[in-house]
Amino acid sequence: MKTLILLVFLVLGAAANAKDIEYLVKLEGQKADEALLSLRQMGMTKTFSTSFGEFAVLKTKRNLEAADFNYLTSMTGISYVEKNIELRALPINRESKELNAEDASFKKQWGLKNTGWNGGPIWRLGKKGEDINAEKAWTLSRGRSTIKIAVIDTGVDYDHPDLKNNILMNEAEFNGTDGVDDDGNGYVDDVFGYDFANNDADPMDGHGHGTHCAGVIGATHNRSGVRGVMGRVKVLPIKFLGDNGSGTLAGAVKAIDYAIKMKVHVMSNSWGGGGANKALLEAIQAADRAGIVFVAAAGNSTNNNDKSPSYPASYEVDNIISVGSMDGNGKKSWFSNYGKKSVHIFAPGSDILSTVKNGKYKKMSGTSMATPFVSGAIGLLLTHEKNMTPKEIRERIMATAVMNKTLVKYAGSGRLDAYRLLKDLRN
Ligand SMILES: [Ca+2]
Ligand SMILES: [Ca+2]
Ligand SMILES: [Ca+2]
Repeated sequence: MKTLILLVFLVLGAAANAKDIEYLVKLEGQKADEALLSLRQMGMTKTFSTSFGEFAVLKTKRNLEAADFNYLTSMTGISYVEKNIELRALPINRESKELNAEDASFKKQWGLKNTGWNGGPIWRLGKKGEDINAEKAWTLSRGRSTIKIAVIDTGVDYDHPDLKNNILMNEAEFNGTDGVDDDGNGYVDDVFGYDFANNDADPMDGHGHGTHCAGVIGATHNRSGVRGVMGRVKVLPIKFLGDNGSGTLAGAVKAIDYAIKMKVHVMSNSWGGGGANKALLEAIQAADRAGIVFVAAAGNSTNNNDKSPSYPASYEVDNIISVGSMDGNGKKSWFSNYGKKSVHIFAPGSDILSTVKNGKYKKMSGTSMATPFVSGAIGLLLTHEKNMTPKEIRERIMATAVMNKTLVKYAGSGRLDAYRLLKDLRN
């Protein structure tokens, strides 16, 4: 046994100048300590524990081959080994200028109320009424500050004037002692969430994407700037994507575990990348067992997800709601992924005006933007009806969708309608 371990150690340690490649190792059972001893010799850097098990991060100088995987997974105490893949935020690159609060207004938010005039670029009008029917839904509920929605992303500008009242504050840490984990959740000083990209307690957005998603869910309903789908909500900023919009599988797993710990109702996930991963699947399954909906962007590569899955949206877990993007004409956005079986619903995602970092506003496009519309609508639903399982919520979202003729070809239902969702008006 000892010679074998040494052999793998030597092989993994070869090619000294190459950039490190990371792997995520899932440990199992009482024998994990034995495995850790060997892993440490091979280049293991750190371990972390979640409610769904223990993980280690292994650094190597070259890609592991099938034989390496076989060897590692045959070791007692190791359940599986996966590449610590890169995951990315899902906006499409289209430059749009930053606005101040006085230039950002509800009148420009076609996703909430499409007047036709505001539903398209200057040279092409949108179609009146192709929106999520927000104003009518607000006659029933504008949200409630007991509803907690995690924005798992590039962080959130929690000081943004249009967001700061709707950010979840961890009272125990706010009133606690610096450097001490006052609420005993395993994280020191997590007053406004956590940053798993830099492993600190400051999830400030260095990119803008996460703040945009947060604004779609919960920008304050006042006379200034924009409105969220919810006027009252508590958004929990959980950062694992860095300032360049990318992060790792390990970061995503930690972010989801943290959201479970913080007992959120919904996780909003406008990111993706790579193939299927057991670690991510297990994290989402743990969220499902905790009764938490996992809303996920379907992706922006004009791809049929039924044929070629896009993760995490395409995992088959009951709590996942995969969201495609529509434009102001009620058509599938040109970039949006689709799939009758694997995309559950469409929501506005083209030229969406919302909050960005440094207290500004901006239009962005992507299934990234469509996703928080669904997260916010679920938030409204949960102020109205308690004790729904994630599976029941997904079923209701689809059953109450507007079966817009062009969209039904591309998804299991049609367009999100918040009013019909709350009223349970079915097709
Ligand atoms: Ca804490
Ligand atoms: Ca503290
Ligand atoms: Ca506002």
